[in-house]
Amino acid sequence: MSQTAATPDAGADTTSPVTQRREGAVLVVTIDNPPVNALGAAVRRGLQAAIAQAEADAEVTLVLIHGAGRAFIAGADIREFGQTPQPPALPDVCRSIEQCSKPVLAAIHGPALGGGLEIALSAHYRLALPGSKLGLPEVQLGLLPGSGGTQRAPRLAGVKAAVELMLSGRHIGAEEAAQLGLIDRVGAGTDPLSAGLAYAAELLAQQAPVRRSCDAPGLADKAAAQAELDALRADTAKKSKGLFSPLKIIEAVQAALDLPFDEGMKRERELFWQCIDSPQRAGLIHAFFAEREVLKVPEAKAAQPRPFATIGVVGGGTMGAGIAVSALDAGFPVTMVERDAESIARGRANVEKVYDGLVAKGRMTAEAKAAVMARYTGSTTYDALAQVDLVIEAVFEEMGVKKAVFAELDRVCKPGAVLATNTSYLDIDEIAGSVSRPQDVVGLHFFSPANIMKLLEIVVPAQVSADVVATAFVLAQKLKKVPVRAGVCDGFIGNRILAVYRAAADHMMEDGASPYQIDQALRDFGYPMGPFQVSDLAGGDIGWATRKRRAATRDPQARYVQIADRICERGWFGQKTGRGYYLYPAGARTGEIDPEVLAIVDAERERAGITPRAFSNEEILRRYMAAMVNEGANVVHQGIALRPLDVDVTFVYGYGFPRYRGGPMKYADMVGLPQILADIEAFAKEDPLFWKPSPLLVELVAKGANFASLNQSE
Ligand code: 3H9
Repeated sequence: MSQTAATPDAGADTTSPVTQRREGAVLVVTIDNPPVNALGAAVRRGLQAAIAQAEADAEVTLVLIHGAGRAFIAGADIREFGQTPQPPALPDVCRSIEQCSKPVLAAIHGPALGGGLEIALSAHYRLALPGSKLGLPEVQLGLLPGSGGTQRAPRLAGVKAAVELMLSGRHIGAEEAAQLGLIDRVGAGTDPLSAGLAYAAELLAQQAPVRRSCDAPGLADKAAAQAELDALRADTAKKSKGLFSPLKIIEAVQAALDLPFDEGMKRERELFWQCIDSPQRAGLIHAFFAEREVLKVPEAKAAQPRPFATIGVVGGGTMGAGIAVSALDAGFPVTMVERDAESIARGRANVEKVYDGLVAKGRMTAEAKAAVMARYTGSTTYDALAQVDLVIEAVFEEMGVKKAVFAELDRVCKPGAVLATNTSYLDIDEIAGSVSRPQDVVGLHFFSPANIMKLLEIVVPAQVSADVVATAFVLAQKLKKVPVRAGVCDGFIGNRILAVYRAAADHMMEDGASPYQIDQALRDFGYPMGPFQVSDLAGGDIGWATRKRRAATRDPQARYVQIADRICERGWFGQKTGRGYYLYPAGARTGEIDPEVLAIVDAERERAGITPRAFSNEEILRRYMAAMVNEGANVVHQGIALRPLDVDVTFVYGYGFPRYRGGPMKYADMVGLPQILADIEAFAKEDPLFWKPSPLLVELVAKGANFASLNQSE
């Protein structure tokens, strides 16, 4: 290929994020729309103009599309969903690329996701560099691939592979994409432009023809394709757990089988709009942005994190071991300290048990386990922590015990070491105040099992320095956790709100709803388990200990339901004891209804002088959510959570709140805050002490505002 000097296109829109220039016979089209080249309206316009230019310029014989920066294209601009659509629509842009009379080559590096991959699939040739991430993740946003992905991917890769990609939303690498037939070649190096130009030269030399994905033969064997789709449909109906878009994806692929390409595209568009209009789309897109916004905390902006390479864990119980596994999995050397030889042996065994489970399931080799365990050191002396950069204490939940540990850490740890406590309720200001370096003390509240659960509450005591908080956020990212900043109070964000809606559930149980009905109502809402099942899983003894601790400070006027205490007094702590609210015969994980529990509930109603009444599942949900949202509003009002979205992320990642509903505060916005407030005011007529409308909720309703108005970060 003869290379002429780059010639910017005369009359080109210099403000466009899409630029074109000629390199010999190749029209190089560069998308430069940081951070991830999302396909906003200006990019769509730019791409369409580029194709028109290619058609108009007789000197151009091939078009090369690539992305500047770190991505090819991360997909449609998610911020545009829910707003008035701006032309040109993405499917039309894709269609002009595919219909171009000159070969179009897409050179992919980094993410090529959703609409980004759909642009590439509309091109005639595709190359991807190592490190590319290709995928159709729309399902995670409550959508389906709406720019031909459901029509072109099955034609290129076959029904099974294409649908599996769309239903899982997973990202695949260049090699796998080549195996599936989604790309033609895995390029070399890291520069998509030079790899693309080299491939373009080859294509030109071969006089490679225009080759449209809409004509690809992947669906030629109609019967086989239909059989694959039927199997996937049956599986999806079982597994989609109330999600709307998975079955719509199947429907769209059915259209690819049944209809000519253009008709299939129309059907895909209709189904896409159904997804856009669904409340699940709003909830899932809220969750997408919220889990990124939680990282934007004042301390991370104000300070540089401290460097850290080694981690200490004090305590080898379930929590300590889970934290150690999490740190080992992230590649850190971990030193665990326990009080004596027996305890540290148990701590080590708790850690090993996790890896043994993986080895038994064939998910880890014995060698890999040995390599991870080589980074683990157990010790019975605090001096072993003298050189670690960050220590996490996970000992018994009692202030005296915690302070004794911190006194030791204060004695042995090097200056500048971060000292973290995993307490879930205790006053971290008091712990920090007990050492000579309160600026180094922070809360890291992991959720059990700590190596699995994604949520990490980063609790910020009054005296902590900003760089320690920033360090905690970096740690969270290295451990692949979703961090949420929380202020100090009893229970921080999550457990504080939990205590309130759990109490609302207990009130309903005493007033006439069975624990089984309440659990069912919450499962119908989208929770994987109801609150009483969760209690059985976690162990009723934990909540019992907390209730005893709080007994002295409880308002004697406040309603207190004793059913849980009656159950615990019998030693029924849930799954681990074979019975709790449910019966678990012979180690069963799914509980059965227990008539004796119902008898206890009846007896307690009688003792409290309550005549039971019927509850509809709808009323159960309204009360449960009103309690959750009201306390969520209090938590935001008091600055314990920075914004409503921090409450949402806490509940989606730590408490099983259905992600497709976005979180409790997003749910409240969707229901409408006046409705939530009206419910609380109605419930307050029976129990004004429990149902006190949050001042923030009252204020927002008075202003006609919603929680979303408080989510904008400055
Ligand atoms: C679609 O394509 C529909 C079509 O089928 C049909 C249309 C008709 N839009 O995650 P990061 C922002 S649906 C707007 O922190 P990473 C993100 O918010 C789309 N913004 O970086 C963040 O902003 P900020 C299908 C987006 O390196 C910044 O970019 N595509 C978009 O960890 C950096 O993001 C997807 O679902 C977007 N599409 O991960 C892909 N993507 O800095 C969604 C990102 O202000 N994106 N932003 O907080 C991702 O999975 C990851 O962002 C990615 C990079 C892997 C690309």
